[in-house]
Amino acid sequence: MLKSMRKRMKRSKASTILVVGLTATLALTGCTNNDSASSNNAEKVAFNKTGLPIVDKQVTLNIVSPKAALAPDYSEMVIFDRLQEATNVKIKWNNIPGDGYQEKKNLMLASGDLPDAFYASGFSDHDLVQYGQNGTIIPLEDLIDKYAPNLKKLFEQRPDLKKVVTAPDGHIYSLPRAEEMDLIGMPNIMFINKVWLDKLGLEMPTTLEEYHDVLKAFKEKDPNGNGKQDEIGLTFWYNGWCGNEGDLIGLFGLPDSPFEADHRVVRNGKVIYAAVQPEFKEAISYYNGWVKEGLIDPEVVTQKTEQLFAKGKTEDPTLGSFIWWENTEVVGTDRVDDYVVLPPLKGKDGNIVIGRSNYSEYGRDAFVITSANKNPEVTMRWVDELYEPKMSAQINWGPIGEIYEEDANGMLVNKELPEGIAMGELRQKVAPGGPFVVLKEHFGSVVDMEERAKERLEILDEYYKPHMVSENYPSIFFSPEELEVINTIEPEIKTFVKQKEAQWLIDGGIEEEWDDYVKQLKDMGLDQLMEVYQKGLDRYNKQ
Ligand SMILES: [Ca+2]
Repeated sequence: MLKSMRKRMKRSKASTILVVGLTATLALTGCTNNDSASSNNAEKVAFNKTGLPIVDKQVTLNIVSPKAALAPDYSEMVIFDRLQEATNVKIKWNNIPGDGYQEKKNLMLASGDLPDAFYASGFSDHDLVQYGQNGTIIPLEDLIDKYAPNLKKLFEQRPDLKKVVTAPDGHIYSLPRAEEMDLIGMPNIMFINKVWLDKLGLEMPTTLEEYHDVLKAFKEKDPNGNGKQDEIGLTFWYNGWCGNEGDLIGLFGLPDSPFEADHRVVRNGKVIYAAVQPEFKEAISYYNGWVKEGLIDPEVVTQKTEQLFAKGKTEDPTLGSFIWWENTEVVGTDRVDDYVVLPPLKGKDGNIVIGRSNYSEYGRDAFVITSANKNPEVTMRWVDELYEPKMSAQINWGPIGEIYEEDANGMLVNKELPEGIAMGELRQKVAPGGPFVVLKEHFGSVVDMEERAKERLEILDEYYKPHMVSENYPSIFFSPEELEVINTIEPEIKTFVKQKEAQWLIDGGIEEEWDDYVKQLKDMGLDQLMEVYQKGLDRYNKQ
């Protein structure tokens, strides 16, 4: 009822009846906050506790957010225009390109020159606890309880989602994001050039040795037919969040989790640091042999993703095989059919073992409200709109009209894309990401799954999931004391291991240096670090 009343009011020009109606509504909903008279909160505005718009008189919030390279300023995004129209809350965006974001965010926090909120905040767990406990950002649990019905419902549907954002001190300082698709647990799909296999009369490899022989033939037999030895056997994204070397190492018995030199894997509830295991040593030593033979791209350890993508799109095809989470991004729409999934290879012991990444589908840094915010209730109501399932889908993938249209049941279905447009690029331009939650059950009811996600899930179901290990290291919110240990010890270890793995892979020397390396890691505090991770995991498993 309130909603329709609001709509009517909004559409009409001023009239006595409406002014009376407005006053009555304000009184009914008790939306004039008690604090509004306080001189300390002179900017606090009246708002509606339920229904839309959130405020009758437009309010402006200053929000800082990182943005993707291809994205326009968020003030130009159609999804936010629509939100402003519905809520009457105007956002003054301060968009910071992703690369420089952390530095600028930290400067703002240090200077105390705070926006009302950080969107897609990029706050680390340490940031959340530190700035939550010193009052820079405010606890949100009461605001959620009173003003965030969409989010509250999601917390009821997924208690784990609430756990993810609950700090060790019991407060909620940040809001979640989630895309439950069961996709990013396995982001290392291997692709191979099927045209070259056919041209050279080769079978699809099934073992590491057969794969070696195929790559060697790719390298030596000029499958692109240009008379030059310009073919690249295998490339990937060293230590990347996707397309990394973890399952290549897994062919030696222990799939690694090398994203950002993480290397934490879990077996039977125990945390193992993969990069000091004998399987890791054997694998890196072995693949150094492939680099020497020219089968692995020696630029893997230095290349950025742009360079990797360019290798898939050279004028004459030069890429034999690559690891990524899908193939279009790497080889482009023209060549996508030339590259097929390389079914997981049998490892050294004849078994197929696929790792599970530590990348969680639940994030906890999607939105924080600062102490400078005079209207936290309005802000919570605004951000809660993003957690309405249909809106969440549009925040994550893109709005109706650009990415989606609604079918007869009101479900969001993908529009046909203009020719030559890659979905990944288009999404960067129209979908801000940030605070949203899309649950598994929303697929097929609220939103259709995008085609490339469906394809990836089919690939994972067919080839990968049957061989995936069951455990990974979950997203645990550590205590400040635990974080201190982690943040003191881990950065140095990561830098060291990232550099050594790269050096050994490209130049060799792992056999000679291994014992010293293991000793150095222990001197850096590796055992102490793993104890903290074990403690966190034990706590999580008991919850
Ligand atoms: Ca060639």
